[in-house]
Amino acid sequence: MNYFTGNKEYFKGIGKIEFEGKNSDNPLAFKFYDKDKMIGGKTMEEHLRFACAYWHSFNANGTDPFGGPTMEFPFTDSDPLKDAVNKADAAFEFTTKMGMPYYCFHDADVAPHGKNMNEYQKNLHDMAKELKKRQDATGVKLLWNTTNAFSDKVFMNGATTNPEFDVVARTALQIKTCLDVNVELGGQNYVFWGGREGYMSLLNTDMKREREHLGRALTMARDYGRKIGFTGNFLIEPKPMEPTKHQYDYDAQSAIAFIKDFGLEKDFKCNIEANHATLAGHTFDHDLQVCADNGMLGSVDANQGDAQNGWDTDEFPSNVYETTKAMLVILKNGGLDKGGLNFDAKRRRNSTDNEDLFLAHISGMDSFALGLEIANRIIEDGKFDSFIADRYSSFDSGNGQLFEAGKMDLETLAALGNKDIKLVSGKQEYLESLFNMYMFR
Ligand code: XUL
Ligand code: CO
Repeated sequence: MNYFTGNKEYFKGIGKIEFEGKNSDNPLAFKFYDKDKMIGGKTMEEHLRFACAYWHSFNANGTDPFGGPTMEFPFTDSDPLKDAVNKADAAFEFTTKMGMPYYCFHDADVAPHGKNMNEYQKNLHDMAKELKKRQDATGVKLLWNTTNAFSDKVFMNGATTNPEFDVVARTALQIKTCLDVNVELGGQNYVFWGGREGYMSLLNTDMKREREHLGRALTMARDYGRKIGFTGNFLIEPKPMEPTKHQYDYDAQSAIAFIKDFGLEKDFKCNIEANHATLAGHTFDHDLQVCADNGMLGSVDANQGDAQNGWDTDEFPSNVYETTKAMLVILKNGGLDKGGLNFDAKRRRNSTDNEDLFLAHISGMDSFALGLEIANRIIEDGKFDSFIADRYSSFDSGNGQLFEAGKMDLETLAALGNKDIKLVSGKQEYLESLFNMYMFR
């Protein structure tokens, strides 16, 4: 089988990554991700729905605020359109060799912007045709695409929340083009991450008006998307800050409040990124659970942060405690439906070998496969679930049940409060050691 769609193989010497099992010493093999293995009635592949993030894997070249590029890509060309086509070949070769069923991209990742907005639209539509050919040839599908309305200098004061109407209209033209492309490519979701949709100082900002403009623009995008036949989920990806100081969709809870404030709950869900949740002072599984509890778990940007760094380090997930806790929420949610696990993660700036891109994804996929297996065992055994059910059992009958059902007023409740209280342990340390049993036994 040919894993590359162009004339040229870019990642020479690396073939399809296969499952070899946990005793394998081959760095270029899966130890835990066995795509056809059945777990609770579905294959690993169906549960995990992995996606490759175009921007980190094929665009980010190691540049950081202190230094220039470190990575040499095998596909670059001085002609921007040729470069984009080569990159598409490399992206589909890589995604296919990794056995990832999906990919995700921003407009700016796949097509050169061009000199003006006419060129922007032409380039993006032309590249969409190229991507479609490669989707058809490989079977790799589009999990989501999105608009980059944060890198270009015109977005320095915001995109749809910009105080200048002309910038709001420019953003709309990009969003409209990206939605057209999504439908052409059969995208399962469409993402809004409000990178510059926030502010730095109230001294120059009408926050109420900006938030209303964001709601207005997303409503228009929803209406247009549905009109042209987009049947997937619209997703808001919360993040508390970076690049703005205060981003409007701070975390899962505030994104859901935003969605409900603007009456978008039938069409919108959340795309939860691990490192964004931790930047907001939460854990990854906390933000996933907030979404699950609200029927709003759309998709996941699978990465991890650094416990000591207060910024978005976008590391590949390797912490199996975190992947297990995430998979517990996802499994109990009944899965991710149209969503998936998108590796919004980049190899470190000094991981400069082309094979490092493979090794990074192998590590991430194996970490989630392990998390899936352990979470499934935990759920099948039911020990944590029965502990939690028991912990709330005083609400299952009698007065507790009347309280939950809204059949009690405050005076009645207060009259029951004049009693000695028996302390009931929360048993956290016991549960943590039980969790370790599942991790290591
Ligand atoms: C930025 C981030 C984005 C979104 C898509 O922190 O996560 O890459 O996922 O715009
Ligand atoms: Co992300």
